Parts: sequence; structure tokens; C-alpha cells
Amino acid sequence: MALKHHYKFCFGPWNLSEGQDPYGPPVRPPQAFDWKLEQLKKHGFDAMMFHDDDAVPELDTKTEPQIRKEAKALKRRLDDAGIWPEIVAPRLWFSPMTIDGAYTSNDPKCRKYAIERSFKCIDIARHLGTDLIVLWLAREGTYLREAKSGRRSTELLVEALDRMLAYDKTVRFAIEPKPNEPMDHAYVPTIGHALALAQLTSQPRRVGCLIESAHAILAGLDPADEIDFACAFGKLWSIHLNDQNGLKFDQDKPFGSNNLRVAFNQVCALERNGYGKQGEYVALDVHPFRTTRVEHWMAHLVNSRRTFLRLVEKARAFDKAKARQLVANRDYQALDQLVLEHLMGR
Ligand code: XUL
Ligand code: MN
Repeated sequence: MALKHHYKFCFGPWNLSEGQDPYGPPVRPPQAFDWKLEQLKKHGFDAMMFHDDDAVPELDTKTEPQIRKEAKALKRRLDDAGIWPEIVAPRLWFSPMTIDGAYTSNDPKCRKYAIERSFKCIDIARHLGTDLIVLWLAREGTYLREAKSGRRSTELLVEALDRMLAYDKTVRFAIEPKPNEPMDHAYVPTIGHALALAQLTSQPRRVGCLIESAHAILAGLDPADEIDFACAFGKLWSIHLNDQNGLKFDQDKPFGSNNLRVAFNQVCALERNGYGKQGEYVALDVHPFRTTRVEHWMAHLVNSRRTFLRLVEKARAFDKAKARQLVANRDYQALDQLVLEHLMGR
């Protein structure tokens, strides 16, 4: 019997990537946005995530009326396709103006650019109809710690959030922490940092977070604990599921690809917190393996969703009464084996 569940799934245009890495060129031909939207719909996904310039390309060169026109045209296309725009995220790491950070740049002109670009991102989100802005603070950190003041940077991040909160009274901000890459050390490496920062803003209730599995693993944390922590605050507003083999570059592997048990525990945490029941989406921030052929270009997304749903079944079928009994008896060896046997199946 098909699994009954409430989960809705999405991905971003960047998840149909062409395989470029720092050492080599693309290995699949670039595809237009329309093709990506068609794939998303064809494979039964519910929503799409956007960077601001995924929605309105070459955003920095466009006027406000042009931005409005293009964003509204995109909204019509999404409506026609029956696809919801889950989030919009300002791309604050590509421009020469954000080379030394965005909100925490040492150059006030660059900080001004970052805020104005964020306002444009908020406008686009409003035109598309979503109230959720994701902030991946890519370059808010340093390559060497003497280059910036951590205290001042924290104040600048709060100031930037306050400016955005004042600019539009309806949007919410989900901070996506990541401890490193592209920076050596980022200023907001974990969910604890993101939620602490939220408390310093003028409207803590409108500042929450997004957990990415790989980012938590890169911080040496268990993503399931990050999920429980964020949910204890009622602040897990989106999640990027993927996987990561230890402390390397951000790999964005298919969900469960590296460590099925860590993936199982994330699903258990999402289940026990009722994630998705307030309309939150499961976003799959995964990339194809570089050697992927064009005809297999969607497989990492479809497989990640399948693994997720298989693990929902596993989470629900787990013998929780037995587990409680073993915990009460402090028989963690047997608990460990119970989990392994359950994941291995018959
Ligand atoms: C970066 C990352 C981004 C964000 C969106 O590591 O995960 O794709 O999710 O800006
Ligand atoms: Mn992500």
C-alpha cells in the first residue's frame, strides 16, 4: 500500500547543475529555466526554490519596473505549471561588490549594495507570492581572523536583518548556516548561532532558520540534533536534505548516500516534530555526481525523495516501545542493534 504522508518536495534550478568544479569545465550542456521547470513538474515535485537572480537574471542591471515585470511573468508561468515558489534567496556572493563579504564587508559601499540587493530579493519574493527569504551568508566570514572584527560583524548582521525587517513587515527570514566554504570560518556556522542572532533583532519572531544536512555535518554536528533544537524554538522553516562524507568540500550528495543511519535519524526528528504540517517543504539541495549522463540528470533528486519516503516508512515502523524499554534498561548495545537490524531489514 502506498505510504500516506503530508510531505511536499522542492529543489532549485542550481540542483540541475552542469558539473563544473574548480578544476574543470561543465560536463553537461546548460539547460534553460523552462526545461528545468518542466523536469520538476514531470517528476511530481511541488515547488521550486529560487535565488533572486534565478527568478530575474542579471538583476543588478535592471530597474524596479523591469524587475516587477519579469517577476510577475515568472509568477504566471509557475501558476500555469501549478508550482509554488518556496523561497527566494539573495545571491550575495557573486558580485565584485561582495568579494569581501556582503553585510559584513569592511567597505561601507559594499554593505550598502548588499542591503539594496536584499531589498530587491524581498520585492521579488513578494511578486512571486512567498513570504520566506533564505539567507545563506556565504561570504560573511574571513580567510584570516585579523581581517574583520567578529563583534562588529555580529552587529552588522543584526543591523542588516533589522533593515530588511523594517523594509517589509510581512516576510520571514530563514538563516541557512554553514561553517566554512567559501570562507575559512563563517560567522554563522550553526543553528545555535542563527537563532541567537535572531534574538538580537528587532523582530525575533520573523527570523528563523533552515538546516542543511551537509552544513551541519561540516560543523561536526548531527543534523538530527540541529532539527530538534530548531524545532524546540518553532523556527525550522525549511530544510535542505543531502549528504556529506566528512570534512571535505560541500558535497551535496543524494540524501542518505553516505550515512543511512544519520539520514534515518533526520527523518525521525522531522517526524516527531511534525515538520511539514505547517506547510514547510522538504528541499533537496543535492547535485548530480559529476560524471552523470544527461539522460540521468534528474536521478539524484528522484532518488533522494524516494530514500526520504522509504525512511519515513522506516521511522514509523520502528519499534518505539521496544526502544523505550531498552533505554530504560540502559541496554544501549541492544538499542544500537535494534536500529541496525531495522535499517537492514529482512
Ligand atoms: C550553499 C547552499 C546554497 C543555499 C542557497 O552551500 O546550500 O545553495 O542553499 O543559497
Ligand atoms: Mn542549501
